[in-house]
Amino acid sequence: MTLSALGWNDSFAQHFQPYSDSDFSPARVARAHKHACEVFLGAELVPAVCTGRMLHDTATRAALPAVGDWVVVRLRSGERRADIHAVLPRRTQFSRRAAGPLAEEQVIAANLDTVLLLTALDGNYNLRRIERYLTLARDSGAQPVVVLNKTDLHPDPAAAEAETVAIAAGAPVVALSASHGDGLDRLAPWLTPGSTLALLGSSGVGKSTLINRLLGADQQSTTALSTAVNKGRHTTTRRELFVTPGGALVIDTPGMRELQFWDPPAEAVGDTFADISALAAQCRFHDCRHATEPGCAVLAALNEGTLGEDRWQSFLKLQREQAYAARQADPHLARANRDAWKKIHRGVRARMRLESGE
Ligand SMILES: Nc1nc2c(ncn2[C@@H]2O[C@H](COP(=O)(O)OP(=O)(O)OP(=O)(O)O)[C@@H](O)[C@H]2O)c(=O)[nH]1
Ligand SMILES: [Mg+2]
Ligand SMILES: [Zn+2]
Repeated sequence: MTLSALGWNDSFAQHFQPYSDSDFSPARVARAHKHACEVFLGAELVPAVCTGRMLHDTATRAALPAVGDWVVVRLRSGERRADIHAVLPRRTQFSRRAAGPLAEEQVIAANLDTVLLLTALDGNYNLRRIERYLTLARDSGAQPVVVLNKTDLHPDPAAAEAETVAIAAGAPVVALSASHGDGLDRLAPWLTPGSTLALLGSSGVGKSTLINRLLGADQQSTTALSTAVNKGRHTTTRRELFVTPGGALVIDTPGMRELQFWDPPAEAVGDTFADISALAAQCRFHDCRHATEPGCAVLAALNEGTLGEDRWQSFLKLQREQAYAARQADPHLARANRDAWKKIHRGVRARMRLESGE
């Protein structure tokens, strides 16, 4: 497989330049574990580990290789095993805030052209969730596409699609059935050779089913929803990149329980809610808080019903979250946060020692 078939381009080649005169090669990460990966070195999947030096020089978890990354590797002599010396700068990346108490970025996948935001047209279908996904995706640099899967379970998929288009602020919306194969051809514009797509969404929405369809083979396991709660069972447990017969690179991901913002710019919320941004620009006062001000175009639209109360509330919620995430991601604040936790842990340990009479 050529480098360009794996998504390589001139910009990566430029970043690779400093390494090109010794026995380094570029490779693309197909699977990433903590410090170990499997990388595509040409058509071959090779296990690879980060060098100690690289780990030492890496300040944050987000700078470690993620699926989709281009890395600089050197094969160990006489072994089909490689050492990773560097991660090339990412063209795009989809991040969220890592689960857990610390403000830490988790890179879900890197160097994406398209993110397919999957929702199923069953109990999972929720316009507010789609607004959240779109806001996260807008910060990734990749093109978001909303996929409404399981059209076979919905009485009027065309109506659902129209309703989603109305809140998607220009992002394409594609309704399809991964298991029946209906509507799959509508994804063709994004499945071009050498382009990279990641599939994201809750457990059970059909990400792996769609991947299998695109691969034309049952490579990924899928499981029926639990009948008790009609939720997915978290069948896929790792992120993994596959090559489709048509030459597109598709990444399957585990269903996400929570999708917290890492650090989207305020504009990401404004772009998702372009209708509200346009209204706000018409308010009489440029610093209108859309609360009680006279001449407020937002309040007028809410009164007339042209702006739905639930969409307005969704906007306010995501705007609050964005502001909170921005504060948390601030490097000084993040450090203060870490120090605070250290202190808490020290305090707990000291108390435990006291209690155990040490
Ligand atoms: N009726 C219907 N069922 C579907 C469709 N696509 C997927 N399913 C079913 O939904 C269930 C879950 O599908 P998966 O592909 O495992 O879902 P997933 O998103 O990969 O889930 P995780 O790996 O847990 O994140 C399986 O039983 C699939 O057969 C569809 O278009 N219609
Ligand atoms: Mg899956
Ligand atoms: Zn206003």
